Amino acid sequence: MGLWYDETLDDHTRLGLLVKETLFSAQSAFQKIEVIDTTGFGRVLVIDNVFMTSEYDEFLYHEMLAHPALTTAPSIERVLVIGGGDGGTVREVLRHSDVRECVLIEIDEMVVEASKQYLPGIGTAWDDPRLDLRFIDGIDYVKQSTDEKYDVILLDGTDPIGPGAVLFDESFYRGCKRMLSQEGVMALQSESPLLMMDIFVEIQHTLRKLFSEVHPYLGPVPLYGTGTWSWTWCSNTGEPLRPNPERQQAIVEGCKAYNEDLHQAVFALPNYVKRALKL
Ligand code: SPD
Repeated sequence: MGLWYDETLDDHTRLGLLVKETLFSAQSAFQKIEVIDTTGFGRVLVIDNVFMTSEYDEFLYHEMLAHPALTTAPSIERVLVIGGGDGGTVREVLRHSDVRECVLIEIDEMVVEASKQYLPGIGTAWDDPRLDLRFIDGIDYVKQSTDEKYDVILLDGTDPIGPGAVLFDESFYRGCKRMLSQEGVMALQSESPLLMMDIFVEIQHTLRKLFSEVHPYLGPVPLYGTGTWSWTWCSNTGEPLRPNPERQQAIVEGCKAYNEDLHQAVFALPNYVKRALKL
C-alpha cells in the first residue's frame, strides 16, 4: 500500500490521491513544487500542497480555459497567457493556426522546468516558434505594460489564497482590460461555485465593474475537489455563444473534450449559480 497525498479543500473536506512515487519535490523562490505519480490520476503537479493539474483530467481544464475565448474573439493573432507554467494552456492556444504570437508569463521557472521533465504529455508546444516564454511576475508585467495590446488574454492562476490572491484583484483585472484590444476577449479560471461560492461571486462582481459582457461557464475537473469548476468569459463587445465555425472545425478533432455542442452547453448555468449571481 502506497502513501496518500491529501489536499485540504476546507475545514471539512480533503481530497486524497494514492501515490506510487514522488518524482520531484523542491522549494523554489516562490513556492513548494512537487510532481507525484498517482494510481488514479497519473502524474500530478502540486504547488504548495494544492493539486494543480493531472495527466488524467488536465484536458478538461485547459481546453475549457482556452477555446471558448479563442473561438469567439474577432481576432486571435496576439494571445497572452498569465500563469500556467505546466504548458497545458499554451498547448491549446497554439492549436489555432490564426495565433501568430503567444506570450506566456510565468513567475516561476522551476514550474516550467519540472513540467517539461515530468509532465511532457501536458506541455507539448514548448518548441513552437510562436511561443514567447517570459519568467516574470504577471502582476508587474500588467502594471508596467503601456502600449502592448492582445486579442485574447487567458488567466491560468492558482487559487486566490497566498501569493496567487493578487491575480484576482480588481486592479489586476483593470490592467488586463487595458491590455486587451478593443474587441478582445479575456477568460480566466474562476474557482468552484460549489466549494467557493463567495469567491466565485466576488470574482463575477469585480469583473462586472470592468466589462460589459461577463459570462461564467462550468465544467467538470475531478482533480479540483468538488469536481465542478468555473471559468469566466469577459469582453466589452460581442458575446460568447457565437463562435467562429471555421476556427472550431479546425481544432475539434484534436480536442478530447471541447466541441461545438459543449461550447454552447457550458454557458447554461444551474439555478444555484443563477440565483447567487441574481441572473
Ligand atoms: N484548485 C486549483 C486551481 C488551479 C487552477 N490552475 C491550474 C493550472 C493548470 N494549468
